[in-house]
Amino acid sequence: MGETQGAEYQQPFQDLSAWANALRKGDRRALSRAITLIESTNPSHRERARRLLERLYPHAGGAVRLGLTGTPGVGKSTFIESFGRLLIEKGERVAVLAVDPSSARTGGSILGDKTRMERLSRDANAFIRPSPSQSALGGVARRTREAILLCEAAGYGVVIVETVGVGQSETMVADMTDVFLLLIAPAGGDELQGVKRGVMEMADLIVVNKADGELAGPAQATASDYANALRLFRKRPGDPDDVPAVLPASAVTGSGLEDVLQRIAKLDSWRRAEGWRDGRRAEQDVRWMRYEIERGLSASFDASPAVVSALPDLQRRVKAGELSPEAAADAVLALFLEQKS
Ligand SMILES: Nc1nc2c(ncn2[C@@H]2O[C@H](COP(=O)(O)OP(=O)(O)OP(=O)(O)O)[C@@H](O)[C@H]2O)c(=O)[nH]1
Ligand SMILES: [Mg+2]
Repeated sequence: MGETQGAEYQQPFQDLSAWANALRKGDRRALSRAITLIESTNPSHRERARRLLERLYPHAGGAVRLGLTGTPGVGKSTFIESFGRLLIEKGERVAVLAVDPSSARTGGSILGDKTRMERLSRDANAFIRPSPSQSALGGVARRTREAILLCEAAGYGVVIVETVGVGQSETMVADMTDVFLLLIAPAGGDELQGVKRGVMEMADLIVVNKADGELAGPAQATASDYANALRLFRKRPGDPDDVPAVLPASAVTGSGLEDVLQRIAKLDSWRRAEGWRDGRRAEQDVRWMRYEIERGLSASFDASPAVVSALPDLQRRVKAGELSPEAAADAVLALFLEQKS
């Protein structure tokens, strides 16, 4: 018991095995603290996090991992509130995580979400966790990926990972989830709403939200436009229907949500049966390993004394045009590797 930890990691969080057991029994405080621990950048916390995760890995993997993206204001929070409650009515337990590297800056979406996900956040079968407040997307994504595993070990059957789509965040979320949902709004024109083509290609299912009241007609029209557009631009493996479905729905009235759920369930069970889901997860794991290697290498490069002492002069010479960027990079890499060997 000689360990000195920050106040937030006091008993019963000293004992990793008791902590892991509490988490697996569904103790929300144990889960919450575990996520706080994995979000910490303190090296000793990192080490504890790694050991805690190791205990929980064998119990992870059981959830349907659902990615969700859409432009600001399209209704993501409202959708999660309604869809989450629908899942709970069906007997599921639902965890919601967010990847939003900008949230620390704006704070806006978290404030909004308190009201938009009010009922869901009070439900004993839901667990909602805002994005870790780190500015680098890589760091946020890494923590979120680990948080998914923790939620699974805690018995949540559906984990929804929401992103606002800053930079590469959609790619990162698609790379940690099984099924990726794109929310769009009804539009009058024929334009594809400035949704990045890459994001459309990642989507397994497109939901035209706000299909209620006066927008019900336009939502239906938008759904048909997108369905036609998608038929033209791709066929892809991993989907029995070749192209993703486009479904109108309303997060406010709840109409269409049952169809969304059925579509996800059908796709997920087909992918499981055909081996696509495990294949996708295995590929994701390999990509994350690669990513962790690059991260580790880059951190060790930045911390290398030889690099630290040589870099300023090399940078000056590159700036002054005395040395090519390639030659400078080769020189500093050589110093780094020499020191390592
Ligand atoms: N009519 C209608 N309005 C909706 C629907 N879903 C969301 N809204 C409204 O759209 C606005 C934005 O909804 P949010 O759920 O906050 O959207 P968001 O995508 O989470 O927005 P950010 O968090 O800012 O990215 C709110 O005023 C909602 O009430 C819907 O299905 N129908
Ligand atoms: Mg929101």
